[in-house]
Amino acid sequence: MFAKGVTPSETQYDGSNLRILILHTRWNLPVVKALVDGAQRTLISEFNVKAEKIILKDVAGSYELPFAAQEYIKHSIPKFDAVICIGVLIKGSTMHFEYIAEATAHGIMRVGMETGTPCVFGVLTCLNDEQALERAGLGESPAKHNHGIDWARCAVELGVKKRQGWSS
Ligand code: RBF
Repeated sequence: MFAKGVTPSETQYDGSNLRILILHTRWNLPVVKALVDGAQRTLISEFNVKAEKIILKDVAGSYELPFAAQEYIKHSIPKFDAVICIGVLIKGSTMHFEYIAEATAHGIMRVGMETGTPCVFGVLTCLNDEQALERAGLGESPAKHNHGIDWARCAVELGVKKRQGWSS
């Protein structure tokens, strides 16, 4: 067994000036809530992001995440330094899972590339409920880990690097 998720950077990023959007789904909300909570707590406790600069918005399902992220980025004043898109897809017996997962992953990537605002892919794509619970830090498994923590680390790192103009 090894520590799951992203190891914190050796650089201690200061998130105290960052404005971050957490955009989450209402599909599979109990699991999504745990992931949002993990991300939010990490932003505040590990990076000093101010609570009032964490904006929470929701959409119905994961498929809506890219479009809504793009619109919030476009219309928000002041701008967001990073967006964390959070959803939970659980495989059913039809092809829906595959189509939604593919579209959502590509869509979130595209929004980041086209807007220049880092968009973190915080979407779990699970084969069953147990996998989803484990990856949200819930359930019984000793290997459980809340990936919201990792997504917060990604968002702060990218947001700070963006503010620095990606200069080395
Ligand atoms: N959205 C999710 O975020 N997670 C899911 O597991 C999920 N499963 C779906 C399964 C089916 C059969 C359908 C029709 C939709 C599902 N959605 C899910 C909703 C989807 O992301 C989107 O909200 C709707 O397709 C409307 O655009």
